[in-house]
Amino acid sequence: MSTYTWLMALTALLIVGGVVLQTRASPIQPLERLPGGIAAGPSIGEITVASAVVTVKTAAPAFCQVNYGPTPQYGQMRRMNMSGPMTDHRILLTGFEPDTVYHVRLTAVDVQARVYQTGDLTFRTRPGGSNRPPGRNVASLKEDTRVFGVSSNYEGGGIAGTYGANKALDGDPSTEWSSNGDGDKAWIEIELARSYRLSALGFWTRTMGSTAQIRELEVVADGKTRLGPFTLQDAAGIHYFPVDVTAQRLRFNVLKSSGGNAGAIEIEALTLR
Ligand SMILES: [Ca+2]
Repeated sequence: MSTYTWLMALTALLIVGGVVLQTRASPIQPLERLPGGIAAGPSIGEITVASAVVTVKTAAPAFCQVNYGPTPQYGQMRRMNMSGPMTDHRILLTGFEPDTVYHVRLTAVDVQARVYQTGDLTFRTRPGGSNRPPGRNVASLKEDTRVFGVSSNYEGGGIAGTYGANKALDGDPSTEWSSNGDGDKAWIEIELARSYRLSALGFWTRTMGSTAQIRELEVVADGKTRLGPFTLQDAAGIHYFPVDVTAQRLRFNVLKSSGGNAGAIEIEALTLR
């Protein structure tokens, strides 16, 4: 064959290849068409003044990401903190303003690289000025509070790890301390920079949906004064409990939980001084 014929053959092959590639590239499909279907959701729940959680359960493993923002152009995106495709998706969105409508679109990619997407979803954050009592939070890394002890950190990590105990004191609702399956035996003890007269304690439990949620806890101040028990109605936000105690160390003992990797998103100790 001549060089010309070879070139023609090659060109034809490339064209055919291109067409084949083009027909294989599938357009974005509605989420409901994900192979195996959707077991639950998608839903937007646990809405607070500043955060919300998008959940969906897919029958087959997939990667999920959420695009979100104040308009249908979104502007921000987030996916779960994990390493492989999964079926139980739970994506925490943070940084919202109170009483504001936000737009959300969830995108899933299956193992064959096909893309599925919801339409534009909206929700409104909770109004501000909720139940937060007055006072300054001194249970924070910024205020030189430190973790004095903890029952465990997820997968044996340190207190500064991804799910380490420090995450309950960082003022960030997108990070959390997770115990390593301690359930009702989970505890965390913090030491404030000095002894303060405290007017309220705040506790925001983590949740995995059916596990990891703390329902009741007690607080032991300076190893001697027992406070509580305090009931946590939900994991939607931080719950505050009025106290009148002067203490430097606070140990939060879980009394009841839904088991598993019980832990906390945030802990606060408020002082009026
Ligand atoms: Ca946190």
